[in-house]
Amino acid sequence: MSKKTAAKSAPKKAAKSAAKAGGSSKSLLVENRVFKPAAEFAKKARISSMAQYKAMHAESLKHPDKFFGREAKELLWSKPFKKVLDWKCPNAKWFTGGKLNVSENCLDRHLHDSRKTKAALIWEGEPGEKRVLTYQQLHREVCRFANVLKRHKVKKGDRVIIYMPMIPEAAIAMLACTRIGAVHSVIFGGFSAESIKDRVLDSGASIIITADGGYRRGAVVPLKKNVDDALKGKDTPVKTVVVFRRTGQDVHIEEGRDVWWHRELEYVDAHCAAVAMDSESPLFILYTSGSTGKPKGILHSTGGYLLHAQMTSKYVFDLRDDDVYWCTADVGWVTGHTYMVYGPLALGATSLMYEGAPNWPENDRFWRIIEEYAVTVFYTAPTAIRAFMKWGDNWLKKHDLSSLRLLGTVGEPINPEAWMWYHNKVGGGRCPIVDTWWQTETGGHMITPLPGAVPTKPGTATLPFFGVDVGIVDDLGKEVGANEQGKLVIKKPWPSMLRGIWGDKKRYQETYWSEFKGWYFAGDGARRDKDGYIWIIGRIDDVLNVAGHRLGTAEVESALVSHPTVAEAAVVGRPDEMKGQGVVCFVTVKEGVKTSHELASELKKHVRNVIGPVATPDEVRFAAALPKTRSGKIMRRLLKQIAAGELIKGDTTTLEDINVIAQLAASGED
Ligand code: 7RM
Repeated sequence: MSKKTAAKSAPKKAAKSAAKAGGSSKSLLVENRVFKPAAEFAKKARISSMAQYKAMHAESLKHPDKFFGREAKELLWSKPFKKVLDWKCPNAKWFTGGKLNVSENCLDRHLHDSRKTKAALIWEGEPGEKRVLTYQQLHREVCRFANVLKRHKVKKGDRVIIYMPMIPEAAIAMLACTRIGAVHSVIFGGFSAESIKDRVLDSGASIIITADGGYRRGAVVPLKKNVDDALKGKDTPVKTVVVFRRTGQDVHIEEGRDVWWHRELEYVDAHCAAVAMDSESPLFILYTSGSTGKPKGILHSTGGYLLHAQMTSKYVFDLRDDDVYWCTADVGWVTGHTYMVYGPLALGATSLMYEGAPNWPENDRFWRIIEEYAVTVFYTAPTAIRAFMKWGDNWLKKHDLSSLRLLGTVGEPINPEAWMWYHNKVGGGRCPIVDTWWQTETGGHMITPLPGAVPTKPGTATLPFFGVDVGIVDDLGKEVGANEQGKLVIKKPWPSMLRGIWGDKKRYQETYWSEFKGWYFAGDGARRDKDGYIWIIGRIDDVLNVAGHRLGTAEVESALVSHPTVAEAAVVGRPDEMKGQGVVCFVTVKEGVKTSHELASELKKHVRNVIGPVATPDEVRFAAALPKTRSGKIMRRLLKQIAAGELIKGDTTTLEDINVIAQLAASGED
């Protein structure tokens, strides 16, 4: 039977109805159907029934030592571990006594059989270049670059910043760090010089790996220039900058500091032993937004992280040797770390990497890629799916997508319309969808269906993964009832949990482990339906989720007040059909400053320069004063309503006297 005519998984009887969502005019599809895993999919899947999932999940919670001890045997250990878990809240140690190396697990161990000549990475540049690196070739490049790092005195435990476009060298640099036990910190290419500077200083990195530029939507992103600006005139720990030549544009080379990647390779050979690392040694730091102005350096460690990355790639994506797997996330986000690089490579799979934008040169670039490489497993974000929906079905119709067998989403709640569109139009009605809830802090999937076992419902991430003990609780820590909203907590340590915030023990303890004693507080709200399925509502702290990117309101506020005209600023999210949330800034200016449309644009540009394009405000509104409670707290709830157009409408760049409304709304608040 051809894939196109494969049985549809959806039952025939559809119960669809349109309903109004919470007072807004946007109609929301209420989708009540349950999508059972197609028999054909389940037959081959590693976990193929609900009973099997339930038994394994129960075992993973009741006997974690046995469960994870067994799973961890699938990694390559240079020294076996003595103990599975050592837990003293908030500090977890997994697989103590064990030693292993991540690059050895992702590369060397696949060189002994036919995987040696298998594609590890398939890459396409935005302008259209193509490269394939077999496991053998990737291994060689990683060893060579690890030797370059050693040449520049990078040692075990040293921090290495990677600020690269989406090119194989980004993965090569990461794996090279892991080979010698250096700790990488990848910075998303969309972040600005200022953001690089903060991360360099916080991490104390001695070296930056970058490129002259990268391609994005037909333009060149000036990566090297941003690095130069970040290091300008400052006391910086950075001694070396390695520059990969990608775009070929002119860049400044600082004598004594900057070296070219290709020149460096001339000095090294291709032999580099993998250093056996303690299971708990730091693997990488990844900065993410929290509810204060300063991003947090989330620290992950070696054994537990790699196990979870491999295990979820195996059970959730059900990856096998003949898959062509494509995760569209940038390597600068945790999704790019775990599900473009470490998970699939640990498993010996083929991972596709694309450098550029989905709408370059035209809106069908992703479908073109799926058709050309016969992609089988596709993992993307709801915000991208909504953009594809808007661009229209005709772009898909031009391409044969019948190679696809499994779809995934991550980054934000997926609305049922987008889920149905993804299912029908991209998946041809035959592919299961795994809606995976997780965070930078969790390292990998936490709540997700297993595609051969768990029936799905549009809009829910369904059930917890192995080892994950989810609670949905009220402020006192009591489980809420069915369909009631509560705070999402994780009640037990899991292998890939963060090990800390770089350099800030106190913040680690306070942010994640203080709301409820002994439990991890995720910062998300959620509810559980009568079937036990978990519906994520979204962040309940001062963190926005703009097009799947985490952004702290305090970060944007601190960027705004760094502008000479700004006295005070408050930033809130407002619902946005495409991006999930948009960024709205309320600004009071200093005495004597005149507000204008020009100043509003100037402030938007300023935020963009300080943080990066991801943080560009959708709207800047000037206010005579910000609404505050008697104790001086900004009333965000009120500003959110105003931003959503629920309270005041009108010209956004004229001075609004929000305080008038605030006074009305303030009665009773403090
Ligand atoms: C992987 C990643 C984490 C935040 C998290 C949630 C939201 C992520 C989903 C989701 C609903 C999902 N890391 N989130 N996945 N919400 N359903 N499947 O996104 O650290 O950048 O963001 O993203 O609010 O707390 S992240």
